[in-house]
Amino acid sequence: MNRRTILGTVAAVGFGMITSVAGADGLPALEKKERYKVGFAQMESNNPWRIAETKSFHDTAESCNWDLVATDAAGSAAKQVSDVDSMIAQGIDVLFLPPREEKPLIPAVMKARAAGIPTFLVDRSVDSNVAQAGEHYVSFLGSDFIWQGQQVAEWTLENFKGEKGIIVELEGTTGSSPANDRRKGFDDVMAQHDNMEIVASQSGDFARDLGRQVMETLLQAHPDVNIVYAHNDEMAIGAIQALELAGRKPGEDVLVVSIDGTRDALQAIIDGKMGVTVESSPFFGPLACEVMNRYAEGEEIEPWVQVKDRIFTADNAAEFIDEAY
Ligand code: GYE
Repeated sequence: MNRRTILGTVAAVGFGMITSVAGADGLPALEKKERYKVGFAQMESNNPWRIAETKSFHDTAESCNWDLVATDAAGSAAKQVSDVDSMIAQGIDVLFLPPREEKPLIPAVMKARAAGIPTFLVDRSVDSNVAQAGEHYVSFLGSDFIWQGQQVAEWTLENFKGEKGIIVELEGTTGSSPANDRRKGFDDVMAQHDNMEIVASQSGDFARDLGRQVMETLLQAHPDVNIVYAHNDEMAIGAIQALELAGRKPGEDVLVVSIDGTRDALQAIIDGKMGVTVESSPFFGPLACEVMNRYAEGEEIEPWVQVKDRIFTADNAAEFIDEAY
């Protein structure tokens, strides 16, 4: 037994009443083993980002000695919760969870903890007023979404050629951490500039086709739009389709800016239709392996294992498109 196991057991058995304030030492321990049964509860597979992330977990399984149990909640937070339930019943050793939305997935985090299964949130987080790293789950592995939104805003301020920016914002999944934070990062910067106005902000659920539909509708209400900020590349590509259908020229009379770094977005930048995409890497498998092994060694894991992202523009899109997904 390592230190964490001993303290974890004491906290659970001897001081049951105070486990909720036990901090890192109250988390379930992870025993060192030859092989681990690892759960990865994906939220949906309707875009290249999600597919790349799932593939990254599968690709890591062999080298990290994982027997991977992977599920796909098909865009339903309720199904994602029940997928975690069934993984717990199957006796997984550790859980990697990208919570689709900040609040609905909290029961899954709590149940895994109660079942003694260490949980790592990957790529999205949960509401920190209710569940915290180091206490209810081990750590959040992911990007700084506020920073991403800020970078898009700063790039737009530097590169927008017109007098007054009329901005349409296509938000990600309502109630998800990247949608909340990408909005905050961008909107707070823009609020400091009188020549920039966000005239509409609506969810396209991080999906290409919904992004296209929402853009079509918003274009009718705001035909004078000259900047589109999408919270991810899929919606940006959908918006470009809607703009072109309406006879607009993305890249010329409308500046389209977004986040992720997908192959299609890098191609749109090369084609001059998109201005910038701030990277949000989906390749979590190797990082998940490394952090899990450190935890099994008894190391205390930082509450946020931050992924550093790059910025893709016309200056470097061609250089990076071959490694894109
Ligand atoms: O940007 C988006 C995906 O949670 C960081 O979710 C992730 C986001 C990513 O659907 O494309």
